[in-house]
Amino acid sequence: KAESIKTGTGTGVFVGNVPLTTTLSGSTYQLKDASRGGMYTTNMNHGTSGNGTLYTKSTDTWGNGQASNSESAAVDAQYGVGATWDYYKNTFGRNGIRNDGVGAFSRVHYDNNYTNAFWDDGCFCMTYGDGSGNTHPLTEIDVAGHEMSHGVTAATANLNYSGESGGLNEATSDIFGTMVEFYANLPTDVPDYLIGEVIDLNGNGTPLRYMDKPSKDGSSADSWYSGVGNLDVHYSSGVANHFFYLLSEGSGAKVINGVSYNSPTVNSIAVTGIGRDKAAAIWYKALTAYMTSTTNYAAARTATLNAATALYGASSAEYNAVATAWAGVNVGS
Ligand code: ASN
Ligand code: ZN
Ligand code: CA
Repeated sequence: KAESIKTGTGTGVFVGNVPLTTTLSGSTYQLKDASRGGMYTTNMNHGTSGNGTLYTKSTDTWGNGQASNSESAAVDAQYGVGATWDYYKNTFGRNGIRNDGVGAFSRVHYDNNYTNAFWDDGCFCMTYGDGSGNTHPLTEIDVAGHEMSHGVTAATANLNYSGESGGLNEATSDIFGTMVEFYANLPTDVPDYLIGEVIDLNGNGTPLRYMDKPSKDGSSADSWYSGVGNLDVHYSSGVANHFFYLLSEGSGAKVINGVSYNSPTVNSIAVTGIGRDKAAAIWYKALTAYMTSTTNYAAARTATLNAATALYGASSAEYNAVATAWAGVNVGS
């Protein structure tokens, strides 16, 4: 069949009304984006096996913003992964997860009441549950960016998913998930340093994680201690999430896009932020050039200092801010 690239529109649960790059195959539209490595989204229809069914339809208008419409979460996933593709390409010149131009696919409506999302290197795909009552899909853009970034980490530093390296792996996904949220800058999902805040997973308006003060979730570490690597990787990540917030925005109280933050440091060390774009450039360089599968927090400090030297010079303000932000979370000095 003749195939051509089209521009459709979709209304997601969280992304609002957005343009979507689609494929017209014969007379059928597909939720497949040949301009971004052929990434596509499938419907698991609440099953757990196989790779689902590609979303297709006779018109190029997808979803209605309601979670009860099967296409709405698919719009979120397809748009979120597309924004993540664009972020890596336009910011770092990275052409997809493996820098080979190949897009990963997304599976939505996995299982019933499944309150998680995950990346799988085996299928080179990411999967999204619908949350409790199948009414809170885990398709927010920071989660899509988080999951696709697990693929980037696997293709680069390949940080082992346990101990301190596991926390660094998780933090890398939160860091770039957040950067994607800022990059997309959606009016329906105003960017912040919180993870999963518009999903309302807990039913009380709280996010999954807080980067300015990770312990606000009740479990994550704000700073390093001997044994932090024994925490679940989604909690030991707090040290690096907090480092990234401090490096970007600095310590103390701050309001960004209407959200109030108050980031503490050990020994009340004062950190002056260098902005999130430079902080992300340093983390990306560290991830792709200096970190390895066994990098721990002390080695992440060295890796990011090396990255700051490579990007900005060894006597730069950026280098000094990296050192101070790590000190603020009790790593090295
Ligand atoms: N949502 C989780 C994550 O991406 C799934 C997991 O525990 N691997 O980290
Ligand atoms: Zn993760
Ligand atoms: Ca967020």
